[in-house]
Amino acid sequence: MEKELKKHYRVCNLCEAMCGLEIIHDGYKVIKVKGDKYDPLSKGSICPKGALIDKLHGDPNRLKKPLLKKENGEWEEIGWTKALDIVGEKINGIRKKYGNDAIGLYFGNPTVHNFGIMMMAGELKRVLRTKNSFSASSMDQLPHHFMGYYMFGHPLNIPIPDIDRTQYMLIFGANPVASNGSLMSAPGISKRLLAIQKRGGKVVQFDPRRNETSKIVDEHYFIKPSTDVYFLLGMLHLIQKYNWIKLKHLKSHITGLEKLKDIAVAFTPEKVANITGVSEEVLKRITEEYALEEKAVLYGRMGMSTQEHGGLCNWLSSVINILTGHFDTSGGAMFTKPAFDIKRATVFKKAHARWYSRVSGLPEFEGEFPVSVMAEEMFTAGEGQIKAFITHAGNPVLSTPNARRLEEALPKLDFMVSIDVFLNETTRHADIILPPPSHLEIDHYDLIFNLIAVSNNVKFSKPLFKKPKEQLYDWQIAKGLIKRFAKVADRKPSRIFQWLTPRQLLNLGLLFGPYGKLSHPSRWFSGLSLRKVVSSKHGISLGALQPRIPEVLLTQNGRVNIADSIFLEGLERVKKQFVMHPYQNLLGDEFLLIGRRHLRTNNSWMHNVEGLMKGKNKCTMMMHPVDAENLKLTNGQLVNVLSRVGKIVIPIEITDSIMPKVLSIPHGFGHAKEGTLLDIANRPENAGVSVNDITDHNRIDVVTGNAAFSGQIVKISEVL
Ligand SMILES: Nc1nc2c(c(=O)[nH]1)N[C@H]1C(S)=C(S)[C@@H](COP(=O)(O)OP(=O)(O)OC[C@H]3O[C@@H](n4cnc5c(=O)[nH]c(N)nc54)[C@H](O)[C@@H]3O)O[C@H]1N2
Ligand SMILES: Nc1nc2c(c(=O)[nH]1)N[C@H]1C(S)=C(S)[C@@H](COP(=O)(O)OP(=O)(O)OC[C@H]3O[C@@H](n4cnc5c(=O)[nH]c(N)nc54)[C@H](O)[C@@H]3O)O[C@H]1N2
Ligand code: SF4
Ligand SMILES: [Mo]
Repeated sequence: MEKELKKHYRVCNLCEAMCGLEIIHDGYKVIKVKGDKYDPLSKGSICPKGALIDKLHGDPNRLKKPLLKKENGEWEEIGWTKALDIVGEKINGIRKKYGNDAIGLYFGNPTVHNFGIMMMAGELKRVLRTKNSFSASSMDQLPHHFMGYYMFGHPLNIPIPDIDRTQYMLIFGANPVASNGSLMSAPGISKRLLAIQKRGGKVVQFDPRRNETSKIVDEHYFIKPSTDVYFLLGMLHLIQKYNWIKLKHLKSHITGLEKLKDIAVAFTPEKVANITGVSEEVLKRITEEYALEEKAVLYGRMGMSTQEHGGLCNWLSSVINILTGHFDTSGGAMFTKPAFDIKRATVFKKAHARWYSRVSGLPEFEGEFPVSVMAEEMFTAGEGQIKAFITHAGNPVLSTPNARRLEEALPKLDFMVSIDVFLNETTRHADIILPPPSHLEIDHYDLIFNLIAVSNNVKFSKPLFKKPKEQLYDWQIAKGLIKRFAKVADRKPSRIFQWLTPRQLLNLGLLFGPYGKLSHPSRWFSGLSLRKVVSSKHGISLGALQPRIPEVLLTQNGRVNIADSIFLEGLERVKKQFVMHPYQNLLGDEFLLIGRRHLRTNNSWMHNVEGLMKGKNKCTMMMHPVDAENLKLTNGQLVNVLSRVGKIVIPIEITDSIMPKVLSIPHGFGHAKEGTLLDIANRPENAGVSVNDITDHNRIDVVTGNAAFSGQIVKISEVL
């Protein structure tokens, strides 16, 4: 008998775009996944990853039962209670013997896409009480959090480009057409960029590579890697010189303006052009166009964040948007007003430099150290050395800088547990793997991405399929561990987190949130509750972004702190370097390295989906034809790429879309490692090599501690 087809609506939680999905299924099997055209934010857009989300669910390699590593190295499936008990006993034993800091904790990227664990992660950290806490943030968006914290009083006070109303968008170091947008949840990004042009506006991009987004923009300019800070200072120089300053309603809400007075005087267009490789004419014209356009926004992402001056670049981006009247106003950079405000803060809370890492002495931020120091904290003996490691939804063996050091450190640990859906390059080192259910078996609500979306919306996704009865959700695993870890903490587990489920916590947040039923008597009948959100299967629009200053500010004096000394001190260092850039002095075989993302990948972990791996090899090293000719290299030829820390061998892809003397290698590859269970990713044609075998952990942004992937010097040699 034919089974009746049904439709299920949910949000795709694979990347930041939050596309609404329409999943056609028969109750057991997915027939087709389409974009939900009634979703208020995504309006039907979808990418190849979302369209294949069921392939992750159906992947025969996906783990479903806890795995325990036996003495002989083989894996044995065990029950959930036994698995949690072993983890509790081992971790508590190590804490008793060596102290709380002996436990290292790493949260990977999908943690923030997982509603359940996001509700429990804070409590897990609280009962573990380790200073050795890390996450993917410090090789990604930490500079944005810094800017949010120092300028606007909270790490999550991050301004978002109002892309749907702007007339002029400057993009630095981002490739939203491939990445689907980051710190700018804007599904269907190509349409949104094209719409700027359709309404007579303009998009201008600065990037050392002409990427997928460049095909849409009006103007693209090559900029030397890691020189954006000079370009931004050049813009500031012109804005101040010609007094293109319009503070508008922000005037009475800013503190420290006088400190900006002379900071950019030295950054004349001529000198800036010399160091950035972008001509004086372009700098002057673009700055003037942007400054004089009423609705304009400057947006920078990964390429401007994971570089030597990521912290300063992010600060300067906001300074420039603020000074030119492009901040907290429609078409500029704006703050969101999410229905569930994960910030939950009403006053300023110190979140930086409360303690320092043991070996390199780097300061914490929001209770975390930079990932760049994670390996050294494992292999440097002494009090506070990491002896056991907990990973959640992370693959640091492929994702962290100089990851080979981490690979060497992991087998020497006393114990490791990974909460993860795959047996991959990282989790193979664990003693126990705890696999939560699939992306179609879970509740979903975007706690973080609604906070950084280009409009305010709310949507709740129920599971499509029931999880296997005995399997535990991420949050249930966390809860089970919290209960066990709390036995040795002198802090009791919080009752609210013990008793309530993520759904119940969400309901409270929605009820008391800015649109909630219980937030104001006028909303008793019309306001939001979880029930109301659940009953709206496509989601509810809460409108366009609105000005939020001063209510959003959480700084101590309630004002925008426009020139904190942390940035001004960083600027002094930059001024000293403002004579020359490594690019100028590269030898014939030396190049600057940058990364890239492909639409059909998602960091390291979606290479096991056959439909995404079709087409030509994605793990290649892009090189400009002139450079290839100088070194007598041919397309597809294998070359050695060497750095201070390692070597990889990779085929070249010759293309004039990359700037001369710059090379681009994607991250997340380097599969086919012994002991992993990834049948498709491990195929020779898919495995690739890991660029993080050559990225240098010592390259960090001094202001924030973020990994500086962009602009590292590498050497090329022929494979003989
Ligand atoms: N398809 C796909 N989507 C993804 C991901 C994925 O792996 N695949 N990953 C997700 C994650 S975790 C993130 S953080 C986001 C990131 O999303 P984006 O911020 O859009 O990042 P990328 O796509 O890496 O693009 C970064 C751009 O910066 C450029 N660049 C490198 N160095 C410099 C520099 O010094 N200056 C300037 N101006 N540009 C530079 C690079 O050439 C590249 O074009 O994407 C998310 N979405
Ligand atoms: N050279 C270089 N390195 C980079 C970057 C770069 O541009 N260049 N980008 C950096 C960036 S922006 C990021 S965000 C990091 C990413 O770094 P990581 O977060 O360390 O790596 P991912 O590849 O995202 O690994 C995600 C893991 O989560 C698991 N997983 C997926 N969904 C779930 C789930 O729902 N629950 C659980 N428990 N597990 C799940 C997957 O199986 C996989 O093991 O990489 C960084 N590394
Ligand atoms: S763009 Fe992101 S959210 Fe949208 S379908 Fe693709 S992976 Fe999912
Ligand atoms: Mo990321």
